[in-house]
Amino acid sequence: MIALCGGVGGAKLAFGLARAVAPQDLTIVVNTGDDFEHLGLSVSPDIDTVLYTLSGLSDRERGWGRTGETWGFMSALRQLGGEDWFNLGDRDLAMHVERSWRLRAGESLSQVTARTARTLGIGTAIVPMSDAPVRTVVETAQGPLSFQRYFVEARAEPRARAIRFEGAEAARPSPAFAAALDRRDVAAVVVCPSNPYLSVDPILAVPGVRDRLAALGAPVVAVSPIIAGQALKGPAAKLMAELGAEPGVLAVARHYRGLATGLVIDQADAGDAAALRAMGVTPHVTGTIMHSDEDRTRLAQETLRFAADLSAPPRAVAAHGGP
Ligand code: FO1
Repeated sequence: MIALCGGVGGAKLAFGLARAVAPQDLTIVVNTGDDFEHLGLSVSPDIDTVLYTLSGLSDRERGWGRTGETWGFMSALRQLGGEDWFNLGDRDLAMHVERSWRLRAGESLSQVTARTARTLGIGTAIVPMSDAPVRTVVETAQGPLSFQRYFVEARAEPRARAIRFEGAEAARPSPAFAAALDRRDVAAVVVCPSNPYLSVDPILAVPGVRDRLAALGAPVVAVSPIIAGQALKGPAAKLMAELGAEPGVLAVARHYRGLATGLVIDQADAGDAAALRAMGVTPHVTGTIMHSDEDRTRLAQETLRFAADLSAPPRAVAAHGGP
């Protein structure tokens, strides 16, 4: 199983998948387009969100960063007149320091991430989409903004005109992602409920990834991050509108056309099921909001069953209704 994952919403489903699937059968591929260098440190927000979520260290309210966080570093930085638009908690800071010196010493992002996952007791493979730097840039009405400047500093307020992934053309899938793409026994590809434009597209922009996912011959199912025209968190719906699509599950299905043949949608969007079928996308309607760990596991299990049904040959229909 291969899961494509961004930050907060994606990490919740990744947590459920890690509970539902044996570690050797799951590779969680994480967006690194949000990564950046800040205050001399290498910050990988989506990788950290997945690491913290799967190890039980995440702050469930914020969705990013660690639980029980303190902010002494930030207040001291502010006192010194330092850049304080991006919040690095005291505990979270250890992650960035540890990653930064290891990268500088020559380890790859894959190696650093695998080591940290092991140390935090995570058995499932969490792998960056690529070890080469890919940087998401949002073209806005105010000019180009690097991802975190757009998302955090400008609160995703500037109107987006286009999104590009600098470095993607020269990037290659990370070794563990490439190995997963080479397996012949991948049961399904799950596109987690992450922002399609900002979190999943960077993964798909790595050359060869789209074709190799399709060549697996496995069902590809996406879980919609949009419920009743709104994103639970983040600017997905606003971006959709700005980029010319009417926010909703139909736009999600259209976005993943040629990739996903199944879409898990919330009960609130059951009314769009027929239109999805007419587009050639099989819908699965269920509750998609994940409050508890049980919600995450249940949605993961349902998504996997749905994928298995999609790949199964159609059941023979009895010619005469009963036995
Ligand atoms: N998001 C914010 O809205 N404000 C922040 O100050 C912030 C700091 C931060 C630090 C470390 C980290 O791993 C994530 C952080 N995030 C912050 C979240 C991050 O910008 C986004 O969640 C992702 O990049 C989008 O998936």
